[in-house]
Amino acid sequence: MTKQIEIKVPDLGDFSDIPVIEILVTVGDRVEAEQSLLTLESDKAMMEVPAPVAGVIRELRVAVADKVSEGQVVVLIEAEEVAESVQTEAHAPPQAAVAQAPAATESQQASAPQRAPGGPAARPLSAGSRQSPPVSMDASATLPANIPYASPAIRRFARELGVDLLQITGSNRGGRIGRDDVVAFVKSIMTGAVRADSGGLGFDLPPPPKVNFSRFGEIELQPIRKIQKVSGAYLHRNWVSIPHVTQNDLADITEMEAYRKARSEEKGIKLTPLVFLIKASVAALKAFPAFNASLDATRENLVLKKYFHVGIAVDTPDGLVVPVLRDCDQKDIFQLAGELSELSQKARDGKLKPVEMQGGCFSISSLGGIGGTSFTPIINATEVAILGVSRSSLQPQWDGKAFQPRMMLPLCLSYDHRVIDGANGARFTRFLASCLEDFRKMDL
Ligand code: CAO
Repeated sequence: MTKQIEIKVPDLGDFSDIPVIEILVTVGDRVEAEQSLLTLESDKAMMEVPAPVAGVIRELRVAVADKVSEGQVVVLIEAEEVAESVQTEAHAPPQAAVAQAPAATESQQASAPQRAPGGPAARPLSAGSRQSPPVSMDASATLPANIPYASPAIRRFARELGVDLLQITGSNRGGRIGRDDVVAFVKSIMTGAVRADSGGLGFDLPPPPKVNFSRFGEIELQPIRKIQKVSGAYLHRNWVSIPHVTQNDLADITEMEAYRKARSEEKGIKLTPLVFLIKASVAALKAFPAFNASLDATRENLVLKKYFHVGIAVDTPDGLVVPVLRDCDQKDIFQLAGELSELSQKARDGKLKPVEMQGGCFSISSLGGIGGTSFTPIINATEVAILGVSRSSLQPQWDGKAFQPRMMLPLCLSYDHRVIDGANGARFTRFLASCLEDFRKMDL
């Protein structure tokens, strides 16, 4: 005997107008009892509405993005072999999609109750017990950390391919894992872009936990800006692929500061300490050619550069960019100041051309205008070193007889330890500091 059954939205606790985010069946599909028909998603939880019986989908009364409330008919199923006890108002309990452990087997899935985290178990509707009372679903139940966010259909698909969903980051709304994510993950394994079990980092590490922060308080989603996305990927690669060491030193710039101010006034052109740092870097790169170098593709040779192009990290409203000042050995501090101001303005206006960010030999990241005493700058591959600069401050320095107030500038040099050893890292930094201390060593 067959019978048409109306599938209604079950008890959603205090919630109404919950959006339908996914319809997992189409008209004419044959479904098994317990198979998910559609997915609802509140601000805080995702639920699936399962078929209470096996049968054929005769009508879909909702579409993706529709909002539904308790009691609304969403699907009509022509049920197979329905026991008389099955009511036409089939209040099947919804399932929390996150409730299934990723390792659950097919048979476990078919028979085990689905439990919302911290919530009630949804009882399977077997032939003899189809008239189970409606089980209320706490739509405010939240996702626990570490449990992949995916529908049973996607879980089944992943299981068939032997994919561990914990290794995938979902690209769908709210971080939900879709079929495309599983396919992309398998492709990346096949092409060697990602190692299985590596968490995508090339290391045998578990992926970071997925946390539903709204469990702990109010949150707001802010999309990552485009430049941040692009530079973030490069920074991440550089951080994990280059063995960094950061050497810290202090340069006494008391005399340099007096000179800087005097020259600025004399010419009526603003000079910041940065142009002196560029000049000191050029002098140090000339004295230590291994710092003005890159590893070649074989990693067996150093490519030594005979030119001196210095990249300057510029903070813009859209994120970090690094325009390159060319031939800094051939320009004086006023020319460098003019070019720096022009390039940093272009950077802030988003008008830098790609070529203006290419060809750097060495980079400087100056946070001196902001503050701080030290930080670890990340090397800009394929360069082998970067100079970080923090804010100068007056500090007492012992001159052999008494403490004297001196203007001290903190320097933080990160270098690639595959190319540069610690002793040379310290020598380079000290040499650079000594140029700032005795600015006659620099070709200003
Ligand atoms: N110690 C003390 N004061 C310093 C200083 C230092 N190390 N460096 C700069 N200053 C002073 C300047 O003299 C200037 O003083 P006045 O306002 O009295 O004239 C003020 O700080 C502001 O300088 P500035 O930042 O405008 O100019 P700059 O030449 O030092 O730097 C630029 C230019 C483009 C590098 C800078 O504006 C910038 O964007 N810095 C951020 C770089 C960054 O984000 N790095 C992090 C990369 S990793 O995420």
